[in-house]
Amino acid sequence: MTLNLDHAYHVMSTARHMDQRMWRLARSGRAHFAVPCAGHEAIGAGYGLALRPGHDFVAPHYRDLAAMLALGLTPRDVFLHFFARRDDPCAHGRQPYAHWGSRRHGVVSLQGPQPNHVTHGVGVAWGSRLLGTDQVTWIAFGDGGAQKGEVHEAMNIAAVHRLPVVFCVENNYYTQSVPSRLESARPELAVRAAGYGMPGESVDGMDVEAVHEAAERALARARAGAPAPEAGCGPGGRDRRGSDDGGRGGGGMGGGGARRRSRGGP
Ligand SMILES: Cc1ncc(C[n+]2csc(CCOP(=O)(O)OP(=O)(O)O)c2C)c(N)n1
Ligand SMILES: [Mg+2]
Repeated sequence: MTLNLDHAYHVMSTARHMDQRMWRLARSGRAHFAVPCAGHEAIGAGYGLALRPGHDFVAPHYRDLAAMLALGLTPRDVFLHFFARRDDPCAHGRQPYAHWGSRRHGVVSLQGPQPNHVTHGVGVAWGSRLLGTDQVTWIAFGDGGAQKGEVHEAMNIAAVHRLPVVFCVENNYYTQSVPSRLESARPELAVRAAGYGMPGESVDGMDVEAVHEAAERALARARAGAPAPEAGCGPGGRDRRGSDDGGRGGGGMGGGGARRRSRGGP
């Protein structure tokens, strides 16, 4: 669907204005925690306006204020969350700001440890698969988070089961004060997708139209089922079971083939 540029601009500029206000409030001691979204507005608006609000799921990056606005959270909702008020729709005042969450808007709850929500998002997508819905889960995280082993596990299992999920790395080339050259030998992280048998592309995250178009392509692919990964070369006829599989057959890495070839099996 064509992006309504007026609407996208409204979402992005609202996010930027709110962001500046929140920063000043936190710096003047009137709020306890601010998480700038400056520079991430086009990513948030681009993907948020590509999702079907309240139908698809999103496990967002904490800098995705623009995406939350695009999905339907109001500035009032966001400030209730920012000030940790009872009517905060994200966490009822029990989480710091930018720990997004909303059942109504399909937003998976964020935790402090980063980026735990990546695996949680894959679990949500697994749920959609079990229920047979056409919902897609969008999972966004930072370039620093992308270096965590948990992300590898999440992407691997999502690819194996061809889950309806999109992984979006919001690469600002820093993990707090650590530059990305000290986090990854290759700056362009999208190339990693090939290692999982998934399509991947790099997009200019400051270009809302480019992000929106790429998001629509990725969402269409996710709904259709991601391509299966290339078949790997296994260890031939060796016994691939673990000791815990003994006597029960069929389990572990080897599945049925390992059972037939095993030495200690039934
Ligand atoms: C497991 C864990 N380690 C450290 C932190 C502290 N921490 C919060 S944000 C952050 C930087 C993450 O960088 P990146 O993923 O690139 O996101 P960005 O802030 O650059 O958007 C760190 C280290 C954390 N929240 N969780
Ligand atoms: Mg970063």
